[in-house]
Amino acid sequence: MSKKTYPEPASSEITPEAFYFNRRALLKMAGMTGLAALLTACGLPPGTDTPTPSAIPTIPKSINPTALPTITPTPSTSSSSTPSSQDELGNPATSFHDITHFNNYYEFSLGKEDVAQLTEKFKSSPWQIEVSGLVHRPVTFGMEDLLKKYPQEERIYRLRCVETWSMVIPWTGFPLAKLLKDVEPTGDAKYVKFTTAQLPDEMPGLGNSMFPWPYTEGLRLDEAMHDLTLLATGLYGQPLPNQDGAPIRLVAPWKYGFKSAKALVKIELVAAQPATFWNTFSPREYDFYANVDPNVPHPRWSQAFEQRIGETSRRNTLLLNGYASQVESLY
Ligand SMILES: Nc1nc2c(c(=O)[nH]1)N[C@H]1C(S)=C(S)[C@@H](COP(=O)(O)O)O[C@H]1N2
Ligand SMILES: [Mo]
Repeated sequence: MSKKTYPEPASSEITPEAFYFNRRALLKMAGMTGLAALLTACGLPPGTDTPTPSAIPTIPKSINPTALPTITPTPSTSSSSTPSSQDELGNPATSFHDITHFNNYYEFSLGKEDVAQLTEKFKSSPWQIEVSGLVHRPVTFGMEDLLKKYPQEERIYRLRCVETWSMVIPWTGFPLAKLLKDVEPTGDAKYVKFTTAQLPDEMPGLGNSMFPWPYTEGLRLDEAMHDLTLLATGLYGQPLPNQDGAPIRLVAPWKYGFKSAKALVKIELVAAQPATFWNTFSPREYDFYANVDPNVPHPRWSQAFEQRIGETSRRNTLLLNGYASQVESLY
């Protein structure tokens, strides 16, 4: 299996790395918790090195199709009266219910369908976000000021998790590039590091000391400056639900979902490729770049297909999650 390599803007260490699933999340998805005792924390049972069909997650076709909410777009974030309902490829948006009841958010749970409830009491306001590091004009925003300064637009993006499920999400937000231009990165800035909230009183998952909290992520500066890269502050015309990363999260739609860090508190311009949560947790498992590629299999299963939440049959995974024409020049 060939592994793509990426050009480095700075002279720092890139090790070709391979993904593999988080076994616990996978088992929870598959409802196979009885097998959990057989497994090590994040690997296959000893002696197993290829995926078995039973290890491929079973993904709910629709979490609860009868519980669709009434969507009320907020006038301040949407000029049209209703959010658009499909992406540029004609894919219908995943239901609000599914987007808010099938979540990855390890600060709260290794599960997916319990995140909505566990995040109910999370306090996403008041909130501050610091933009600092190798910049001429560092700034710390309160959320209200940030929302006032940067007009919110709707972007309907596909989200592809490394675990092989996907959604179509109508975000509201603004391009990260606008914010980055305003803080004026210095010539030494080559990467952007994202740090997310670490609030032990509100986030029960932080008690799991095998993870390198806080959850951090990173992008190369040109990736961060790309117009597709969004700071999302809402979805379906509403403020971002807690379980989806309130009050502000990153969205880089051509990359696997783990790059899209939730509940951002700091955006830092840095010189070298930053350490990130998943890449630190297991360098073999989680690539820094994490660009969606059907031709680069996960070490133990194919990435050629995906299960769109709410649909019955599998879809082909698209190169760079269908955004190749827009981002392939970066690589
Ligand atoms: N802070 C934080 N951000 C996170 C995660 C997380 O556990 N913590 N999970 C990531 C993963 S693996 C995915 S697939 C997406 C899921 O976003 P969603 O729950 O809004 O669909 O969030 C990403 N951002
Ligand atoms: Mo993910």
